Amino acid sequence: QEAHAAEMERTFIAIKPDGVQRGLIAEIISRFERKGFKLVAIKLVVPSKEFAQKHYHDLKERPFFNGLCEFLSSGPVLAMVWEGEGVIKYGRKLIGATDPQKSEPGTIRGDLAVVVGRNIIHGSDGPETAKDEINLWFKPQELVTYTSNAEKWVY
Ligand code: RTP
Repeated sequence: QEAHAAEMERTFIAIKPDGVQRGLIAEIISRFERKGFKLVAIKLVVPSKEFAQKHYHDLKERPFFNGLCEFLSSGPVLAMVWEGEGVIKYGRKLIGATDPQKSEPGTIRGDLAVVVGRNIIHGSDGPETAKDEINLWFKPQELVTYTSNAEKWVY
């Protein structure tokens, strides 16, 4: 009742090429949807390597940076923005630990992935990165403002 759509927290979630190729789109979207989060933007894109480097700029000193960017740009990525109270932090919880060997069962990576280099999904790790990543992947007019039927029962 308190929460209004305009003030709601948003996060950037992407299904990486391995998740798309493995046919896990519906499975992953379903987990966010059933939780009560609201989808406000979605598109399937093949990012260029330069774009992938922008997305992962924080990791450019890491040894796996080049391989990671090659991988992200190797095929279609499902880019999304999800909205809801606490969605940034809880979205990371739904996703699970970076390394699927350490992700709990019940999480997306715990249930659906095996190795860190093919961990099928990305989620923003904080409010600042969420804002930056949403701006990098989406134009403002691609973010859809609407009242979902569910939300008056979720909140
Ligand atoms: P993401 O950004 O994709 O949600 O993942 P994360 O925050 O859980 O993990 P981060 O440390 O930011 O790493 C980003 C992505 O890099 C790949 N990675 N590979 N040792 C490795 O080979 C290694 N470590 C990380 C993973 O795909 C990770 O999601």
